[in-house]
Amino acid sequence: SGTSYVPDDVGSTINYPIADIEKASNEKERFKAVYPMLRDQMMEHMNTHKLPGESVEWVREMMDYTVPGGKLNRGTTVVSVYELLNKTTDSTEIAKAAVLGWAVEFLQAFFLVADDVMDESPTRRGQPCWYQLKKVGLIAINDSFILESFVFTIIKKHFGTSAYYQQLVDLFLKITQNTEFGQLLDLTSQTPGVVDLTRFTLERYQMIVKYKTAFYTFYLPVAIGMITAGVKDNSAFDLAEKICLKMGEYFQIQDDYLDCFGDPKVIGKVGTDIQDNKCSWLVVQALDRCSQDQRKILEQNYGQWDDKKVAKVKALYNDLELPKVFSDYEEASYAIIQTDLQKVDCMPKECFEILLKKIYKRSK
Ligand code: GPP
Ligand code: MG
Ligand code: MG
Ligand code: MG
Repeated sequence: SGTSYVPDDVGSTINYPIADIEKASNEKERFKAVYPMLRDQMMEHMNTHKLPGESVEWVREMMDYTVPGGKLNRGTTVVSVYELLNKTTDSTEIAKAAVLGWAVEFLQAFFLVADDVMDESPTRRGQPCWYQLKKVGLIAINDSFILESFVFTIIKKHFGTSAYYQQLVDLFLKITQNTEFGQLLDLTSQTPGVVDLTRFTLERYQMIVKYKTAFYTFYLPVAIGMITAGVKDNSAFDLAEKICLKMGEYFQIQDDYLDCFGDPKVIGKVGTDIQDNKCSWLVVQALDRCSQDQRKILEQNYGQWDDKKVAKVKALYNDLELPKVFSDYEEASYAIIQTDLQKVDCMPKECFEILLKKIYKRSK
């Protein structure tokens, strides 16, 4: 018929919310200004399939509940790195960077909706987890898949004709797979119903957190910025990965610490690591320091949904002064990362410094 092939959702003109971006009072608000456009585009995308209105409405509510309510550290990092490496302050450019930031936030929403089912968590971001809603339950599993698929719908719609489209898709696919491998390591660090403390080693811990957290939380936002800036040098990507994985380990150790010692009102979630028999940094540190009697306390009380037993484990952590061990670790790790950053010369150090600043001594 003479019509040329046009991939789905590519090429239509997109009206970015430039006015909202320009009137935003800070980085986070500016980033948030782009979310409604993406949500509406995902609904339009569903409408092209002529899905029932109630299904589109379900997904709208699901997105609003699970995507925008977090700290948005990953998403805003994408924008900061993009600005730094592309040396731009143009609003349309910022909007496009924010789109990629939101792709990371959709990916994160996918992980968290699914993770909360697997960890049987009660709350997330100061509200009941999505699967905890009566009408949702295990539908949350499919909802998490939809969130993941939207990552790729968004990238295709906004970057489908860009020279680095394939590179972006490959990156997101690789990082998603890494995170799923990490979740596997996390979930199988114990066999159900058994507490085998010999499995909680620092080596295993480091492997879990590298895969389940560090790739998607730190390397992904930085690598996106590098791809969009046209960085071609593989050694620059390798160096960025090395630094980001170190920061990721530090970040997950904070997460493990806060799971037990953080204030649920501040962190927005109630911890479950002790009940879930997790290979948490705290249990690894406790094993490194405990007496035979204290080890017995762990054997008898770890990994059970029993508040009294959980309290005994927490008391033991306090006896072993793990809060002090943690704050010493935090200082030392921060210093090491700072020293590593001094050696970075193939790209601006600021890319990593912004990240480090966002997480150092965080309480949530
Ligand atoms: C954080 O673990 C890791 C993830 C959220 C990745 C999940 C990956 C999937 C493929 C589903 P966590 O359970 O310690 O996080 P939180 O403390 O926020 O529940
Ligand atoms: Mg969890
Ligand atoms: Mg988990
Ligand atoms: Mg946790």
